[in-house]
Amino acid sequence: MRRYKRQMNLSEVKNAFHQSGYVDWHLNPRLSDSQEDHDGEVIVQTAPPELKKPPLYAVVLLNDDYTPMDFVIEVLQSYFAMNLDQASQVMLTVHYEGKGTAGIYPRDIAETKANQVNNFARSQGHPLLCQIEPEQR
Ligand code: TYC
Repeated sequence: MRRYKRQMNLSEVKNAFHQSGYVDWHLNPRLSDSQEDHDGEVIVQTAPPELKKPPLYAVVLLNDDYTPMDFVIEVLQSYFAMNLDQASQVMLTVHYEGKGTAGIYPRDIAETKANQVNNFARSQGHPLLCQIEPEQR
């Protein structure tokens, strides 16, 4: 039992987690049985993550003939943290190529952003359409 266990301090655990790229962490329940050592130290065994990384989705803007370019740029700056140059470039990609990616996120975040953009566009009387698409990786 003891020889399988290796002590990690909290910052080692945090570092290992950070490098795994996961957004949340917990100790594997099967392996996380902390035990009081005979000298009173708590031993914690960590396990490599067993879950796959969540699938990612692209938040995509579609072109239309009516939404003002300035409005699209404002949306990209407000909802996707782009500066003016980045937002202008993405807007022009959508304008000339029919669609373009505003950002890539886990599904819940992608859905929320697409809904926020569509609601905002509608509230301002513009037909701008935002949708999400599975992202390959
Ligand atoms: N095509 C629009 C125009 O000429 C601009 C536009 C760009 C609209 C991107 C939508 O997602 C869009 N005013």
